[in-house]
Amino acid sequence: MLPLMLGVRDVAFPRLNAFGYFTFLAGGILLNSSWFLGGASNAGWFAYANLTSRQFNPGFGVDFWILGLQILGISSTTGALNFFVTILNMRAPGMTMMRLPIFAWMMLITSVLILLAFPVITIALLLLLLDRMVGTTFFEVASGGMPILWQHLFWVFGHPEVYIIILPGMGVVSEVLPAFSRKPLFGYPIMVFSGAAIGFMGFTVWSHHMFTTGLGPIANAAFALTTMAIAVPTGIKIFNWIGTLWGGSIRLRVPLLYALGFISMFLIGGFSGIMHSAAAADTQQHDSYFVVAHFHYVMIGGALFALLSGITYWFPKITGRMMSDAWGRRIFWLFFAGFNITFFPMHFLGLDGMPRRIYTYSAEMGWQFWNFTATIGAFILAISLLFFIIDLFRALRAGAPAGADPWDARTLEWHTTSPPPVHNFDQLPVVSSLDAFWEAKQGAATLSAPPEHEERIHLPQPSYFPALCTLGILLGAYGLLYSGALAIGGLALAVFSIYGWAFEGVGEAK
Ligand SMILES: [Cu+2]
Repeated sequence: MLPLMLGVRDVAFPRLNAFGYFTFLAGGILLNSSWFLGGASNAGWFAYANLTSRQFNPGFGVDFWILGLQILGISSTTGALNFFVTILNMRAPGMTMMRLPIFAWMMLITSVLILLAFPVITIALLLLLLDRMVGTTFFEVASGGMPILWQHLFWVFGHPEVYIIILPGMGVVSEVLPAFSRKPLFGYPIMVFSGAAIGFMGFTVWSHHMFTTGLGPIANAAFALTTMAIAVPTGIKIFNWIGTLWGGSIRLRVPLLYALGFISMFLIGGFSGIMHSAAAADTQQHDSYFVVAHFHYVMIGGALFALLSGITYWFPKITGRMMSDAWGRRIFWLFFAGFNITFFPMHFLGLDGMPRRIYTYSAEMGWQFWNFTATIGAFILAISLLFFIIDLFRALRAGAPAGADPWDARTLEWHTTSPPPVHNFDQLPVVSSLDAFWEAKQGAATLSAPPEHEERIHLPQPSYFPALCTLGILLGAYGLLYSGALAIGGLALAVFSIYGWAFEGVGEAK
């Protein structure tokens, strides 16, 4: 979506984009192949030391996890670099930074977070790999290592990662609300700066995941305060979303329903997050189902609602076809109900003392009723998502033709046909204000270029080298586990591909 919204033909580095896609696929393949190759990682998604040490976790499961995450990290890093350069350098003529679509702003901030946070997890994973493969002792207590070091490194990455997930969602919702309220985004500059503030402050709060590890009252108080403070820019965003709706000519279509679901559910997740920020209260809530409830109100109530809002919003642009409005509403309400029936009871269970990460409990604990309720909710949630996928494929085959601008929206992607041609725009738009496309539709502005802006359409030739380089990395990773010769062969293929890539001409596709 980014090049379309910026009014340009492609991202800054199309081949790096291909490489990012292929490494994402390769990391996923490596990670998931471990199920069939002797067992997947069993140390949790957080992989706390010493659950991951060779002594307590023999076999290749954790190694697959480490190598898979490293390859996915390459994908995220190249993607972030690409978006960063694209947004800074590849904008339509006249699109100054304060005329950027708000989604592009949130992606820019997300890219910076990825570029700053991923190196930390890369180093942590490398240290862990050395512990397991070479016998170093970074996280081994018996030899003077520090398991708590892993927690610090993991959460210095892990908390910014929360905002890496949620900021793009905030960007999507900030596009959907104005489109369906038929009003400009309320307080656009404040939305930009509160997004940047969230991104910056996201690096100052990581130890709120470690309140019960014995850091001491001063560190706990400091991280409690920074965590409470990050609610301020988030609250500003919520008020501005309400301000966008306020007095608007609201059309309650499916993308807006998911966006409203995002605001209300993310608000609940935010509130329980603030409850955790009080270190003393967190001591009670830590490792209980209350945290599980909070986490899902942020990740499903936030990220997944926003993702579904974005899918239903941009589906007509991507495919040229409309999704069903009637079915979309039913599926939304099923999803909304299933989500709340599943996860809201977990607040009660957690405050009632149910610990997380247990698979059973004794009957006298009295946790059956809410657990059973949550189970019913989980089935409703799964069925709603199944319906969503079925409706997606139905619309793909038989949806009504969408036309270029079915929502009467505000940003440049709706200026071109649905689906867009390979080169995005026959003639690149020229922008003179924040909502230039909207104003052009009202006859208050023009998007057409003066003749000197017209250029021939330049697109690079496709290349095999990004995929070949990824293959080398994937074989090299398997080689690290199974065969030295394969590791060297994979590395050689990756290096060869990088050179081939560097010296291959760009050429002209058309
Ligand atoms: Cu956090």
